[in-house]
Amino acid sequence: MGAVRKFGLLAGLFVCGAARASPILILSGDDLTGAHEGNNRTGANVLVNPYGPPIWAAPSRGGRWISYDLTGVGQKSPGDSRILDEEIISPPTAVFFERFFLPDAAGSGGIWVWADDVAQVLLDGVRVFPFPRPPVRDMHCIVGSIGCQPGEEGFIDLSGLSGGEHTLEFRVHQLWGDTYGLMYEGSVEPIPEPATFLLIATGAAWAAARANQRHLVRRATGGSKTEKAS
Ligand SMILES: [Ca+2]
Ligand SMILES: [Ca+2]
Repeated sequence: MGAVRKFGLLAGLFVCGAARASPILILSGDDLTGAHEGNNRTGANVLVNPYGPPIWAAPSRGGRWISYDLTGVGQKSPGDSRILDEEIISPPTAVFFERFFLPDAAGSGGIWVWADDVAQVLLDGVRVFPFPRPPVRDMHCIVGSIGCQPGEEGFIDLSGLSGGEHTLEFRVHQLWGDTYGLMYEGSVEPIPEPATFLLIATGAAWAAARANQRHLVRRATGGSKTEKAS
């Protein structure tokens, strides 16, 4: 492969690499100070003693089971929300929030959410995942999503989200006693603005042109040496 082609390929890889910004992780339980993650009951979240599958889903992307208080296995059990005519009529047992900042619009990403016993999710004040209706109990938590078992997760698609600060809100109800908690995990991958991309591309093109120039000079110099040797 010629030096110029090689450099062109490297420049291309550089542009592609730079256009893929590092993902922003959105994980329950990675901030127990109340700074970017918390709840309306006690402020900062706490980690709870979790059930293992198939009762509670196990994290696979770094999330942790959290609550406003120690409401996990063998811990406190909050009172139940009321259901009337297939609707949950009590305020949520607790409302959890997660704030995150995107330097640029999100190209792709999303989060997976589980809750004991049920949750709905709002993004910037707009409901993006409703309660299942009617709320029906199975062996563990609610039937369907968003529940606590493996396969009962809700997926919140965050691709195309604009740059800036965003807030996820999780309204979680205790419905049928025992444990209570929430887990979410995922990430978003911002894409640099076109202006940033153009700057990177211009830099790479300039570097490729310089390499081409050096290559031509080397070829010219090499050629005169060959002539001298003969
Ligand atoms: Ca269930
Ligand atoms: Ca429960």
